[in-house]
Amino acid sequence: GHKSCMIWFTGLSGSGKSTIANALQHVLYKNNLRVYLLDGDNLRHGINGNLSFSPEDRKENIRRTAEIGKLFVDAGIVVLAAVISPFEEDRLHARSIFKEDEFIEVYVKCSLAECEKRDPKGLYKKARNGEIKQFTGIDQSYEEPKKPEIILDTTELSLVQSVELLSSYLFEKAGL
Ligand code: GGZ
Repeated sequence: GHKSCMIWFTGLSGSGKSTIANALQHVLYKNNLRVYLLDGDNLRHGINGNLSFSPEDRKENIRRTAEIGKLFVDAGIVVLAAVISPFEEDRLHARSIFKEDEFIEVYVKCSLAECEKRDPKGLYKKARNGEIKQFTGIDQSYEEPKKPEIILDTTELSLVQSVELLSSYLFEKAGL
């Protein structure tokens, strides 16, 4: 059987976390792995529906996402979590509930300028004119991961290249 693990995507809104996680999910399926994707944007409609974007609520959002992911990993499933998770302390906590080789942090790196240019949902525009408060990168911080297992620079890489890089890492280095 394969190793189940948590593949944790962190990065700004619009950096490409969900897109890459979705594409990777398909690659893993094709390799006969059982996969489940936890997407921050979706979780916030259900189990995390009572949480705001204050630092305290983000902490709780990350804690729940990690704990739910842990249940799936214990059930033998490869979990992909795509959440901004802007604070290093919260990501370290998420990491701490997994075994050392079970947690793979993927930093989806993209400049704020590029995310803002993409602005797929018009959220940056709203954040700039004050309609949305505590927006990551605008009026709340994003702390870059200090020791991610892998960095995908989506300002430079295409979707196909990012998925290729990540899947080779997972199959060749992480033993998936
Ligand atoms: C950041 C926000 C905010 C604020 C709404 N700040 O790119 P999206 O739109 O589709 O996904 C983002 C999502 C962020 O939720 P997460 O659970 O990933 O955040 S965290 O890990 O920090 O708890 C974004 C949208 O919600 N969104 N308001 N103020 N992103």
